Amino acid sequence: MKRVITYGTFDLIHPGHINILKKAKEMGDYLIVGISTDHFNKIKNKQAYYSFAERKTILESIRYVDKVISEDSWDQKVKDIKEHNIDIFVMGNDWEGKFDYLKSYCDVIYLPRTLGISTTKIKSDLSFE
Ligand code: C2G
Repeated sequence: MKRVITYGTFDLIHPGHINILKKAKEMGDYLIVGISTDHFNKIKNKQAYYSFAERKTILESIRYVDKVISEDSWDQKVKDIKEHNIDIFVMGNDWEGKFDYLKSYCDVIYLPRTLGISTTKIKSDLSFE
């Protein structure tokens, strides 16, 4: 059983998020998603529209996602990889190279982002209505 993990805020879920979740799941048999807590979003300087609980509910309803855990710090990935017996760590290539230190523990794969869509774009498009 190949186990995959990815992390993110996943606010205002859109096809770019779905694409990476789908591709990540297709790399294995079981996908865990670490969702940034509201506290960690502050550290990332990100303002999510939905709370952690709401984003967790949404992610758990997506067919590609098998388990959701909370992401509360930059330093938890090695522990998560060990604890959940992860084989593959996946992130969008806006993070290219940033998590290569995890290669000692599992495969690290960066996938192309879906172009033309982002939570930021959704918010700015709506703000002009
Ligand atoms: N993503 C994508 N295409 C988009 C938008 C996002 O492939 N058009 C991917 C990102 O590359 C990321 C995932 O979807 O892998 C989640 O995106 P965000 O919620 O923006 O995550 P981020 O704030 O980058 O948090 O420790 C890692 C961080 O928590 C990542």
